[in-house]
Amino acid sequence: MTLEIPNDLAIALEAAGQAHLLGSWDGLNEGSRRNLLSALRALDLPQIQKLGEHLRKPMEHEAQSFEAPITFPLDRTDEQLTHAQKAIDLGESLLSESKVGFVLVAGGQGSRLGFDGPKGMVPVGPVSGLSLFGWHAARLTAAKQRFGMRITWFVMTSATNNGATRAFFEEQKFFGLGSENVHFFTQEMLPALDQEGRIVRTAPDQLFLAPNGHGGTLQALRSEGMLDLAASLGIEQFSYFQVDNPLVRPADPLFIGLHAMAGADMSSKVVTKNEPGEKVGVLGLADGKLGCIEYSDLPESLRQERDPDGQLRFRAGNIAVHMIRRDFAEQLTQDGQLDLPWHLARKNLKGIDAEGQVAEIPGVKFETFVFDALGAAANSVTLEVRRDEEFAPVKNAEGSDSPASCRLALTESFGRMFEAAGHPLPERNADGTLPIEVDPRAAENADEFCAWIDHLLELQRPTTPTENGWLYR
Ligand code: UD2
Repeated sequence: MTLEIPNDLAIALEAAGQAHLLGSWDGLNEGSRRNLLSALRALDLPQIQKLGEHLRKPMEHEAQSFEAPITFPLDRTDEQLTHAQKAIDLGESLLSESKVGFVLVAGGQGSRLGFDGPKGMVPVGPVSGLSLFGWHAARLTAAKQRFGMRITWFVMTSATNNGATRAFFEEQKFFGLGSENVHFFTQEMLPALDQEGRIVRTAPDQLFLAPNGHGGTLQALRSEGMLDLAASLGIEQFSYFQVDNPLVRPADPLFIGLHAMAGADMSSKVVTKNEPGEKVGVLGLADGKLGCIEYSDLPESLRQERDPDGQLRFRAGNIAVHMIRRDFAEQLTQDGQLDLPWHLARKNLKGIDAEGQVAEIPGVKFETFVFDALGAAANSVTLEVRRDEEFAPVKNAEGSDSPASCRLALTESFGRMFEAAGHPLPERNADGTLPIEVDPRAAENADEFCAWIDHLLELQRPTTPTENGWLYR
């Protein structure tokens, strides 16, 4: 018996303005018909209709007023130093009681990088060639060693990279963290629309689907059972970070402690913007609401404005590192109520036209962003951190924010550890990197490195020389 279009589905598609999706039906074989039917059945047509309405709406209302956030600065008064010490003590105890769970978002497509596979597989260890995933795992293992804590790692993927990500973790034996402590969850995919609100197809039986943005993390934590799992494990706080930055410190007692002491719902780390023209979003209040203000949304005069001490007023560059209270995530997502604004990415999409021919279709992808949840937070801490110690993302294939610039930033941070320990720096490689790598399990900062090196010398244990340089682990 040949497969036919179910009547109810045809009516629903027609009513939603998506009847074109059935246009190639007659020419499809059984297998393709089955594929198409399952893709169509999975569609949330009322939601797609809402997305279509967004396309027709006039531009979002522009904010009228902007305020810089109050930050916990790097340059601290005596009072702030005392507060920071108390925060570190609290952060350490929350970590040692395993009340912090780690959420890595790795569902993006990494299209700018052009790497064939999940971005987390990109090798960035300057000597070891350790991958981004491996790097994060090493930092979590370091936290396990330091705080005697149980590591619970929630890794968000999407349909675009879930299989490959899981296979990589299997192949790497879960980096020694134990498969029972790593919990994959997948975010939702959304169809891209053309300018008339019709779903774009990549083949007669395939829809153009894209991950729904990192704002989808919150809903996915709920729908994939991660919030319940976290509650059952006694996890009270989530440490949230992106896959692209190997300098991130997911288990930072200061950040965790400041956030918890303030009773904050969601908190952020920021770095000082390099110069007014640097194209990063800044944390700030737009019309009184905390969030990340896109570079292009901040009026030029405010981009240039300086505080009396000469620093940019809007300088709190977002590095996408957050602490999120578990019950805040629960509150935001109860009864499927999460309501984050849609961000529209307009681009030419490779799809098929009405005749089934491959074409560049002017289209729109829809995403929500996690930092828009800051606006719903009753309390929030914004902690300023050192860019050279905590932010070296991999976004582009070459130039700034590339694997090469990331490796350089990593070796610079190891160089600072060497200098603090009174070690001479070795000669640089031709690309400017130092032929050294310090594994996070050995040391993550200068103090730890000094202590570790002394211990190493006592043990008379040599470091590991490799073809590419010296590996300290
Ligand atoms: C993001 C921030 C930017 C700044 C920067 C810091 C946005 C819009 N901008 O820029 O303000 O903080 O990061 O590095 O976020 N991801 C998912 N699912 C998705 C989309 C993204 O998991 O559907 C993950 C992705 O795997 C990556 C992270 O989110 O880990 C960042 O995504 P991006 O590369 O699209 O963000 P980017 O670099 O434009």
